[in-house]
Amino acid sequence: MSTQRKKFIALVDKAMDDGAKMAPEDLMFSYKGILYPSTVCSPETFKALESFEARDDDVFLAGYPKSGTNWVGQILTDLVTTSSKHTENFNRVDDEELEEFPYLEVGDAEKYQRMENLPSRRVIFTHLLPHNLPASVLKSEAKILLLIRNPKDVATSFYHFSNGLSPLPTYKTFDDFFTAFMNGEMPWGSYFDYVFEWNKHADKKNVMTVTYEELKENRALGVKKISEFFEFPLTDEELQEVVDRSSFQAMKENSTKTHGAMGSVLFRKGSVNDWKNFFSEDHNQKMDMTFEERLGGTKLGEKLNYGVYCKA
Ligand code: PPS
Repeated sequence: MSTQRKKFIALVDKAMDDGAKMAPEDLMFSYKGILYPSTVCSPETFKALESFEARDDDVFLAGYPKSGTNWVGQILTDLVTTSSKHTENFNRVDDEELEEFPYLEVGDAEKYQRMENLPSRRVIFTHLLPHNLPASVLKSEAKILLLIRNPKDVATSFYHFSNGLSPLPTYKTFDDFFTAFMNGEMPWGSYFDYVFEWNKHADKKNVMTVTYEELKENRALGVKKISEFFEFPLTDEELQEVVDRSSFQAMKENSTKTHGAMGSVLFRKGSVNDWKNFFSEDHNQKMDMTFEERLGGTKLGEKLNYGVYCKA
């Protein structure tokens, strides 16, 4: 197991222990009008985050929670690690002192100072809305992979994750969860706000959008496109290895090593359309209407292919 995963697992395990001891009303805190889990985020870290300096060669992955961030994050990290074998940075990749929790907004307030010592190219994940990112990210020429997933499967995945993980609120019924989801009362905020706000950046040349569904459809093609976008110098054989290592099966089997106890909750189904087992006619109607109102006619709304993936 790489040192990065040890730190990752230690942070997640601690969050699970802390969450189990906390009163439900303390699990979340609000920062600039958005809810975040108190076990892994803090106002101090958000304040310190403002000083974060992006580099032009940083590799960013932006995605609303439950969109497949860990999946695409593994693909990106694997691509960077594999391409570093072609450069002199290779020996630095596994240096314990240089590892950080990959989500930008998660961790202690000192992490941004430590991140200055990370070698290029840094791989950084985030669930933040674009205007809540430190200013340097969008000012830089760093490339951003924007990951989106259809809202019905996101909601279904979020429901199970919330109920399966102690740091997140528990819901008695899917209906209770659905109401909170539609009101944007979720950690990291509203799905609809997220896609709407990122839509403003979707045309930029340093932003590439990928959908969970297109990756499910053809992972090899998706990995190739991502690699080309970031200009990673991988051979066809190396690309194929990245594809093989990122199957749901492979990641689920490896999840105790990569994600500790959280693995069994996170790698749940990894499928498209599981929402059909949870959405009532009323839920469908409400979400179809909100999607049309908030995202109808937008570039990302079109890219989500709602008619194919979300119509009952
Ligand atoms: S998190 O906790 O918000 O960062 O969750 P995130 O990683 O964004 O999303 C979790 C969902 O992604 C699915 N997943 C995968 N799908 C397909 N292939 C692979 N390799 C893969 N890895 C993770 C995971 O199963 C969650 O979706 P659901 O629908 O709950 O299964």
